[in-house]
Amino acid sequence: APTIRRADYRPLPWTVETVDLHFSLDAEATVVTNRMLCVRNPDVEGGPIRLWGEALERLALTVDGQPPASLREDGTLLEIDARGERVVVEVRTRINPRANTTLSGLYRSNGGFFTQCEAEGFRRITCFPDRPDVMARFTVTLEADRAACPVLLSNGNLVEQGELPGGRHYAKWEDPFPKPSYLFALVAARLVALERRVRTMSGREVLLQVWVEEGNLDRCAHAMDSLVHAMRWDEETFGLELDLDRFMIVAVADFNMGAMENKGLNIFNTKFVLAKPDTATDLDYENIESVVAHEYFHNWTGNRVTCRDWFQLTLKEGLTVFRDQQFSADMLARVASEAAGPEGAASARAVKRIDDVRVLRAAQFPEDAGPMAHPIRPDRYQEINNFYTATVYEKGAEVIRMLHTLLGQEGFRNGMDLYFSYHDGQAVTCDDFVEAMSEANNGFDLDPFMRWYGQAGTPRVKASGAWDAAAGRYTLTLTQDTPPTPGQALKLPLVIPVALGLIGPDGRDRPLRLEGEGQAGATTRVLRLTEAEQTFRFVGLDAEPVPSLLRGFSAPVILELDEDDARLAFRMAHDADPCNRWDAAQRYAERVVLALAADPAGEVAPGFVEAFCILLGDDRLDPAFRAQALALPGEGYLLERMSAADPAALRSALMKAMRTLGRALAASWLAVLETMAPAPVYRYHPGDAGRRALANLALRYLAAAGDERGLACAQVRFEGATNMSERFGALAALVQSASPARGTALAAFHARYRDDALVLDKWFALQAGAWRWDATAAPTLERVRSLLDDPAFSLANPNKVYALLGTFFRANPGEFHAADGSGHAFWAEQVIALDAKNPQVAARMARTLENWRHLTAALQASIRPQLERVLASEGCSPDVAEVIGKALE
Ligand code: BAL
Ligand code: ZN
Repeated sequence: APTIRRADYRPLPWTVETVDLHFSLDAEATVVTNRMLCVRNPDVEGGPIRLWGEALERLALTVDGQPPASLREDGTLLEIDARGERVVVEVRTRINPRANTTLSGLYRSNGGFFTQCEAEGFRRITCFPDRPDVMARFTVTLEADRAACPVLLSNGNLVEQGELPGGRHYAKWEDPFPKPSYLFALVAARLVALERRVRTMSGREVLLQVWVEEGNLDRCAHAMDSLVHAMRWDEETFGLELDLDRFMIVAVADFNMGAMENKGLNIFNTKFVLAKPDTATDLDYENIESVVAHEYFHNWTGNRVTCRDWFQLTLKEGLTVFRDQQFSADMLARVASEAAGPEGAASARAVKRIDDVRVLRAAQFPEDAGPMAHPIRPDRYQEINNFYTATVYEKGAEVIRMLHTLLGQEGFRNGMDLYFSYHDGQAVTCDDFVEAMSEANNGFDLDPFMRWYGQAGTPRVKASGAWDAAAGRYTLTLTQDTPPTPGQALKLPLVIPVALGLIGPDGRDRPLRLEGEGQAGATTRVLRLTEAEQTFRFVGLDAEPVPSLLRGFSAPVILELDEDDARLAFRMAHDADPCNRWDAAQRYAERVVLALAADPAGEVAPGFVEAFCILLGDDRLDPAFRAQALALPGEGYLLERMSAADPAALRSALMKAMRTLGRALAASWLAVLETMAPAPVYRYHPGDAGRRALANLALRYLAAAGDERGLACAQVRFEGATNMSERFGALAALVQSASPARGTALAAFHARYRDDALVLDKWFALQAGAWRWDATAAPTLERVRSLLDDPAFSLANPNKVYALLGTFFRANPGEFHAADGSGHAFWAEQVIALDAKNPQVAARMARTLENWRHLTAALQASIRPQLERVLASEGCSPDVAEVIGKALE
């Protein structure tokens, strides 16, 4: 596939002012009539009207009512020569929603019609200048069979509806706001809505609806509450108000992504809408809250101001992820402070930040270290769908967070206000955003900061300290270096905010005074590292301090710090910054586990067990925080930290570490289970969730260690649970053990939820992710293979694919990378099968092997032919070809 380059961006000679769409909906032959008022772009001299169309049958095309005088077609591009300044182009196309298994464009799900247009799905519905810089006003008329599709929805406001002959009916929708085609949506299905009317900050009454299938009406309340909270938060935090009379969320079971921010008509994967205590875990509740908020926040950051081209994707995604992270942290803090005061609030915020950092390290760091590494604003791509990445989203959010840190809360808000005042209704670039931030902050020089947008790779920051006892001076030297990434050999220094504290030998933070400053100030401050190497001298200290660097994870970098075990244990016990306290525990655990992987005969270092035990037994600490700090680092993250990574050795090491910590601390874990008894009634509440998380972790360690009391407790909790968090936590502990009860528990869980698609996803994932604690058990691959034939499994449903195959490939390296290569052959077989149906999902699965060169030579030898096999397969999609092509480069 050709490479598309950011540098080649040119505005189109013609854009569209208004578009009138008429859909005659039919499962196999939907007819779309599209009437566009095309206008010449005054900024471009000459050129044809450019439209894109894909997988369409074109029935008619006219320009001002006449057949076009001159027209060229090249693949998906259609060029029409036109005279004058304004012309009406009318295109009629026929499409087959039932045959559309890509879930991009118009498709069927459970008897209804749904759309997904971002990034380039609209061209699969009609011919259109399908680019985000074409913003048009849409009017949409839907016509369908009334019995099959009683609900007809599109963007904006409902202006007309009525009956038609032959059992059909219609609805007409008008969206008053110009928008790019990727934000178009329609839904025609049998659905019911939970409704709420609320007033916006200016006193307007608006209608909120959450549309679901009838049997799911009892699972919408949390999504609705989340929407109302998100609306309030955006009003209070950024002064941003809902701009429509109605705002709809629709849940659909077949969906490639998590959700989509179509103007006024958000379409969601059911996974991020439906929740009730019996079916959803605390994590599900948390995710629903953040995804509902994320899509809602896009209404301003994405829809009102959108992207000029897809290279600017992080303009809306990085910013909106940052906004949803802040929202979730504020929500958690608000609830926690009611129960536990300001300290509780601070801890809740830290736990949320740790969650975000875990995701970044698990998903984005490996991406930055592999063949798909790209800057948050890429310079080139072959298939845009491959660039909805952890880099664009999560690292993009970190870049916005650094701006927030550098400019402060008020400076950031002023920048946002100016950004909207300049660019509302426009399609803009990341430069426009950063320029508004700078201008609103007295011309704050952000030019050097822009390198974060252009440079790929995770910077390494090295720190070293020197103590001068006589002078009471501590000299900290920081260096930075970003390793080369594909296509980017040379890297320049970045602007890195390094939040720092200095801890005294008594475990307390010291006030910080840099040489030359009058008075000591705060105990945490942000240093600006802008050069390859910089030195900072702190004076007025009474004893040699222990530095605590990158507090709150102030920059998306890898911090290389030469700390011995004793120092890590000290920071685990005393660091005043909870993120760093957690990070110290993670670093120590990483060291211990990687040592075990290198020396299978070794033992878990006693110092670690002791430091771990102190955290475990510290009842003053928030249980949610303890659950974070006592969970071992993710397997994928650890694999990336090994050279010639050996998943089997790592798996054995992790098992040994878990068994040791389970066995040695059994009494403490059992005490945790006593104190963290199940609450009689489930509430989604950070306090309760933290207690459940810690109890579930206790069950995991005890079950791993084969502790009979722990296993019995898991069984009791599994059987008696009143909510999914506890039931699933106990089940996971049983499954991740050698207990013979694990099979019966899985069967009981299945029997209870056999008709519940979302809960069955958990059941699939748990089995695909199972380790072999019982050495006599069959390889997990055998179970995964047999689950492919389970009646509830379908390769056509992305959630099922992510649950079964995604979990096996991504979250179970110890089993996936079996030495006989069976996992790799299975991977190729499944990627090829998926690619024939849904290239976007296939490419996501293909990406699970992109970092294959980090593995041992033997594993690489097993993987290479499978990569080549997929690339050579007949009909390999551009999506998959880009991923594998880069992996093989
Ligand atoms: N725009 C695609 C889904 C999301 O990021 O909200
Ligand atoms: Zn988004």
